[in-house]
Amino acid sequence: MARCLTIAVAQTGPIQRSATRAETVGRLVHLLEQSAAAGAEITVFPEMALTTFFPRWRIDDQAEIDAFFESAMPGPETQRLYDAAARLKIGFALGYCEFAREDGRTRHFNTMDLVGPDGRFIGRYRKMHVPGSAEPEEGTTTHLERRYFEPGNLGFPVFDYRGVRVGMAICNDRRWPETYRMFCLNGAEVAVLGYNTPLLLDEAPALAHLRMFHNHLPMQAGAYQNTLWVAAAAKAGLEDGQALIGGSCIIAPTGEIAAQAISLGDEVIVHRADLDLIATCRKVNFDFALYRRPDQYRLISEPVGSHV
Ligand code: ING
Repeated sequence: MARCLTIAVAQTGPIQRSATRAETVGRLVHLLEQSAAAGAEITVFPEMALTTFFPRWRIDDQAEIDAFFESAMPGPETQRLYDAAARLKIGFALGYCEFAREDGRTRHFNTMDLVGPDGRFIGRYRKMHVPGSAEPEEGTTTHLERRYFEPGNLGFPVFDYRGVRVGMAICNDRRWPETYRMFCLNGAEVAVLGYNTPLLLDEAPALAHLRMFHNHLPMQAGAYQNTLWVAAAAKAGLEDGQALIGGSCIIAPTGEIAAQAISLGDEVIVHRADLDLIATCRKVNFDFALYRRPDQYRLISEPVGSHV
């Protein structure tokens, strides 16, 4: 019998700033129930799945900013989701804004937690590639993640989820080949990720027709070149006036899209991922231990050089 993990990707429609946490968590619980009913063993939720994607605004009032962050996971408002996981015996990966108390200060991370089918915490990832700027820039779609978040400091960990090795990534991370390579070298079989991607960018209107291509291209390449399953959940639709792309998908280690969302709303897609396909793809071309030339790739891990 093939070794499999039945994966659900739970895309969400927009989560408006006016939505309460209780409303939003209610939607996530419903998506978790749909995933479990479809026989899934894990559900992947988007980046910042509890709130609107607030880095689209410059906000100066710290209390307003803090309202988007979670100081405990689970907290009083998210406990319901963890209880649902335990009741339905299905784990999940959830993106949210994390307040961390570290080094005697409060730190802000764009975070994803992996929770087991018993509703208990398994592991945490903090977004490495934090895009945008700290101040609004003329002629550029406002994207102030670097104002509100520090880059992640937990590496690219891979966790054991019911005997399957799972890594997590967040949005812009999916565009970088290093993300997938780190998962691969850490022994991952499945990479789960969440994203919020604006449909329109003021800085490159001529690339507008390529937004979905540039969503799927790096994830399909990452899956293929690193023999991984990739499961990616979008926050989609018109959120507080900004259009976010959907296109949530589950990608095989062959690079093929095995399942894809067809809406811009709350939607669950499911695929029974054959983990033995990883070994097949490795046999065809990617015997990493045999063919890779890490001694020739040293520039990749050196500090940013003179050519870039
Ligand atoms: N979003 C974007 C992405 O890579 C982005 C990053 C959007 C950068 C717009 C600049 C402008 O899809 C997130 N959430 O990383």
